[in-house]
Amino acid sequence: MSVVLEEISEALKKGKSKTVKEKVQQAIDEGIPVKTILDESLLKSMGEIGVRFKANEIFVPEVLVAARAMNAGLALLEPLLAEEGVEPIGTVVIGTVKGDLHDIGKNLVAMMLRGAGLEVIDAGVDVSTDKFLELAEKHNAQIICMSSLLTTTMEATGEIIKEMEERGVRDKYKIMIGGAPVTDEFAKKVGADYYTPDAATAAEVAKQIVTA
Ligand code: B1M
Repeated sequence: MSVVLEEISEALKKGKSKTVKEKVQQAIDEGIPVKTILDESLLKSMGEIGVRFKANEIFVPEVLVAARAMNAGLALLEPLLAEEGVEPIGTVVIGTVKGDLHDIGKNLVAMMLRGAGLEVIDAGVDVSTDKFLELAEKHNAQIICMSSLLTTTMEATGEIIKEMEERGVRDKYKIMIGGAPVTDEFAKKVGADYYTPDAATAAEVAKQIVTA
């Protein structure tokens, strides 16, 4: 593998945003195809970060700095990717449910989803049913991801699903839910399609859904 791609991977895993940015620019200037830079350095090393995070070998701060470094690299590649027509593998709308302002976990999930090659429409926090559905429709999403950190807001996931049923749009989207108080049992109770306990697993499952 090209030296600069190795350097990008190593810098990303150490969370060195400035180095990632410089080396990605160097790789572009050297004429390395954008998709190669993406697949063989940024996505590859972010995948390794996800695996290590899941295995409890690294923790939230390391993942956040690595994700920030990845975003710094992606920012340079995104306009070129659009030009080259490299399509994302699918589209996800993500948000924290109504009444809930916690966004650190949701942001981590969003970053991992991007790292897995999905286009992520981030609806933010305190997201209403109308906003989730409006964005999903507008961006032709396959998946709606809901995050909830409070026992008082987790019920909102079920309310959104019920509302989707009433509007006749439930089957248009796969629903993934998560967040500290959410469990598999709870997800089944409210009729969500998938519960995932962490960001890395959420990205794996989302990838499986859109590539199935
Ligand atoms: Co709040 N808070 N908080 N808080 N807060 C908790 C959640 C709490 C457990 C603290 C406690 O009492 N021990 C408690 C909830 C109790 C409960 O409901 N049982 C609590 C409370 C009570 C509150 C307030 C009500 C406090 C008050 O005002 N009286 C208030 C509510 C505000 C509101 O939302 N309306 C509040 C406010 C806040 C801050 C604003 C100060 C701040 C949020 C800042 C921010 O997010 N920008 C905050 C914080 C930081 C926390 C704690 C300390 C940390 C949460 C966090 O970011 N964890 C939290 C205690 C704790 O969890 N130890 C707490 C790190 C993050 C990476 O983990 O979000 O779990 P997490 O995400 C994980 C997984 O859950 C999963 O992946 C992530 C990474 O792997 N995941 C998904 C998350 N979403 C997913 C979606 C998926 C799949 C996986 O698919 C779609």
